[in-house]
Amino acid sequence: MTLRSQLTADPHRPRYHFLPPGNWMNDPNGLIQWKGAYHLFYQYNPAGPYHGRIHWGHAVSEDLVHWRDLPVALAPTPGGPDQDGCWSGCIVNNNGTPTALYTGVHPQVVCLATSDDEMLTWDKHADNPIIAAPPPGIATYETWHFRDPRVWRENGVWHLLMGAAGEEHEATVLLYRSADLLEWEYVHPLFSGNGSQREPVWTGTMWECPDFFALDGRHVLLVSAHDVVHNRMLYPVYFVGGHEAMRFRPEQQGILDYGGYFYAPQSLFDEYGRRLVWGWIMEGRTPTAVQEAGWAGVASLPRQLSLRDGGGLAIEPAPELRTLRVQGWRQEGAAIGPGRPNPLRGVTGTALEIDVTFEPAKATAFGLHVRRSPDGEECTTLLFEPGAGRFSVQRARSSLSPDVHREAIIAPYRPAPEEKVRLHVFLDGSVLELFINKRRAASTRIYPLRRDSVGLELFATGGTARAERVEVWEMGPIW
Ligand code: DQQ
Repeated sequence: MTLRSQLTADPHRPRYHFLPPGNWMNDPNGLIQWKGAYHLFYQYNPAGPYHGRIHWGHAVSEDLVHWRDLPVALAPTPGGPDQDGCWSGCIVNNNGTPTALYTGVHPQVVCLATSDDEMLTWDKHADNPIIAAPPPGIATYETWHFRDPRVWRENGVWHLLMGAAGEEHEATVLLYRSADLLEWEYVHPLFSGNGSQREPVWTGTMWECPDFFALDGRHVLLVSAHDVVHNRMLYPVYFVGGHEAMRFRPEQQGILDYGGYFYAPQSLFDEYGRRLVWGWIMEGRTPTAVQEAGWAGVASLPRQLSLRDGGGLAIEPAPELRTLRVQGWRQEGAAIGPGRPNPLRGVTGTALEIDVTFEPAKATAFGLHVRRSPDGEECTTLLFEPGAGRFSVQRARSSLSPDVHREAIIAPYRPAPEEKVRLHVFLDGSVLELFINKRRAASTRIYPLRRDSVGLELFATGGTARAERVEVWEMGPIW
């Protein structure tokens, strides 16, 4: 029996989100469409469900939703510049040769590897590391914060971005260029943050996993904001703007996912001209509980990015996910409120897609309960409070287990007076991904214990609400 099938009975394991057969995963890496197939590499520790000597795991998908495990792609080489780990990086197509540029540790350096067998095995370059240290005077906070190369080709030149922390605690993305992927010349920072900025969001003191691409006529810079002082991962931040001679000028900024569990996103430009992005969804329970489970970390669903009118980022689940729907339930027009029957009575599940469009409501609060036990002892609440301009996921009663996170997840959301609110939910074992009107995304984790915590309930308080349309689908497995 394979490790993957041994763990299948765990009710907290997702069924239609990618995750490794067992043990640990974090960042998605090296996303590339190669000869039509989507390849996902990821930060992987085969030794256990914790962040240790990191390898690159590998999986492939023909259709973006069903994945097949492939052998580990990169492992640390004893005595080599990646002996303590093959940390995050990317893969580019160099004239037909898949070429990985990744972070070797410690110290943090850039290593290169190539493959001549469709990316199954990799040869590390004899001259690794190809970038051995940050440029002088940069990225010197405490020790090393210089990682996660992201490479692309533009106007016949290779460009590379590194995430780094500046001396003054300002997060920065450093730009390099090269003719051959081996000799790199440092150019200047593509863009640096401001550690004292608090609005619209704090962008941290170090940026991990930078990504930079054109989207609908503008440029987008994605970074994962890190707090080097407290060694905390914060959240993924996006900037939309333009650049002059590779100096980026943001015009808009925001948080790519508000859940607090989605981090280190990386994107892929596919053959259909789409910008898709995956992130790492981390665990929300104690290290002991993770150790007992034997696995940690999940890849998010593929999300498609575009620009909204006004320049903000629109985020929606990739349409291919619809192929996983196996059984559906639908209702047009549902009255919701105190004293009214729950329109979703009898609709249950642990691997569901739920799509509800609420009409503008008189209620002061409305939303959806998921993973609810019949007596409400366990219940997770997805809550809109339009007056407060807030959407939240209330997890205080999500699980009877003492080992789980319970804080509420909060995203600012103030619908315009006549705006309908579409809540698009993907529930999958312990994983919850949410999209609101393509404008907000939030991913979080819940770990209900009761077998009968499978109910759904639409609710409204302080007045009534109405759902224009409610659809629920049972989702099939991706293995
Ligand atoms: N995870 C990797 C680093 C990256 C961080 C190490 C982000 O390369 O900066 O596993 O989660």
